[in-house]
Amino acid sequence: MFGANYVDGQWIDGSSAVPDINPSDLDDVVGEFARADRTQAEDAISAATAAQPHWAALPGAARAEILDRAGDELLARADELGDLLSREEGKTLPEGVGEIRRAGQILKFHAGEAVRNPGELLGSVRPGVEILVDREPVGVVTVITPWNFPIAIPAWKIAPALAHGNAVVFKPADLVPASAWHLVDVLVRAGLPAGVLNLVMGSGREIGDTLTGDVRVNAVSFTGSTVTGQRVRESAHSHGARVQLEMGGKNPLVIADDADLDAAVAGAIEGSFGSTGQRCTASSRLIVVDSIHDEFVDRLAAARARIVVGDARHGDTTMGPVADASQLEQDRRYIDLARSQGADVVGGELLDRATPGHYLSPALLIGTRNEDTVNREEVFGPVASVIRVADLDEAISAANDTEFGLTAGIYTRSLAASTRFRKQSTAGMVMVNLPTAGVDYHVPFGGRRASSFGPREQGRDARDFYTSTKTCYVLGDPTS
Ligand code: TXE
Repeated sequence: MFGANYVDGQWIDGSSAVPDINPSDLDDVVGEFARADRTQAEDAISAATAAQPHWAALPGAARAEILDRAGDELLARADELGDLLSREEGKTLPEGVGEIRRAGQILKFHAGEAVRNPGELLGSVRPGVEILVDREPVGVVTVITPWNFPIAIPAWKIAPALAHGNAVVFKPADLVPASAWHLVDVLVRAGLPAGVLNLVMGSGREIGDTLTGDVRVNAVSFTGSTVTGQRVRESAHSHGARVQLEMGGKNPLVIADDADLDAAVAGAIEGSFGSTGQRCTASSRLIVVDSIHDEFVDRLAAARARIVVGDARHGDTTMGPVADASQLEQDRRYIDLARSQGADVVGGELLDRATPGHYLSPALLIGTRNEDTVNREEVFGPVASVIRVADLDEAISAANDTEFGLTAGIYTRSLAASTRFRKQSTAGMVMVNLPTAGVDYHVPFGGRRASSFGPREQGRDARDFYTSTKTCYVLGDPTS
């Protein structure tokens, strides 16, 4: 397929085009996708600026209908688009289909929000005066997304932006344009007016500063690396735009001495190696209490050995390839570094399969310390560290000893231990007897410290970023 950019209601070629390569088979070209240059990025911002007031003036019900129709189409085409997503990103077919379904559910949830957007009516300190707190759109929103969730992350930013009457300029990650292209295609055919949603594919280095630094952009929602996030923040803040950043994680999963070990092993495997470990919510630090450490590690290593790494779309595959060559290199660099700092590495080898791809066996790094580099920095691959601690107190303090704070989990049968963990955790999301990854679309998502900046994403809280309040004081009838 060829995927064009979409600006002001027109599909347009880019200044150049790039191939989208299947990480399970590097000889398989998924398609060619347009690359936007700065002029096209500026045109997209102009189109969004012109279209936004009309879009905001529509009744919420009209915006809801479009989002709901697009959500229906994604749900109906989940198998087909899930196959495409697995092909371009490398997550397994069930994960790919699940992500399309999730995107459909997100669009439908925010369709509801478009008609529910509530104001507040309050009394005043002055007799007869009523106060209306209304929520209005922010204006033009730039959405910049990473490659690891090629449709769900765009959906959870674009849907609330549109629901609340904003116009969007969307730049997906260069690595996974096909899923993003289809999301835009589905939304456009569902009835979006020209200019309300614009797609500019291409390199963040080339057009990122234009998309974040243009004074007509009122808000920027970004998910990606910490370094790029800081740059986006500076660029947007330089002209007063509001910014929402979702960045990395170094998420702890504590295994307490009274944990159900079968459940804990299953949770650690899913949390660490699901989506090939390429999730900001991945369980990358397994913090295990001494008394059950050896038994847990034995069982974990056995479960790791049962993971079938292969072509993302093959039926028996339980873990797909790494997304691209530079991510693979990063994973291997951290594995080597952990080994040199004393870790006992199980797995982490390159694998040959029938087709050339970025195949890496899932890696367990046993005997690490929380201060090791691999436990301070996000690897973003199928690499999980095991950290031995004396007791629950030490586990909680190790869990919180990180510059990140996205999600944290504990496996325990004790209500007291889980309650203590839940209250003392310094992460934005806490899981009890569940992996650190795996979140719902109707509740707030986000972390603390270096993981996130700005208001929460998803659920009802999404409106805090995509709306601006207006407080109106009204003296209607002085006698009432
Ligand atoms: O991220 P980038 P990349 C981490 C992970 C990964 C590393 C690099 O460790 O290995 O980051 O991945 C756009 N102005 N995470 O290169 O660069 C870019 O085009 C504006 C963790 O994909 O942050 C893409 O659309 N935008 C993270 C998006 O930013 C710019 C998820 C993210 O790219 C830009 C992703 C600029 N100057 C990566 N430069 C997580 N934890 O979820 C690039 N972009």
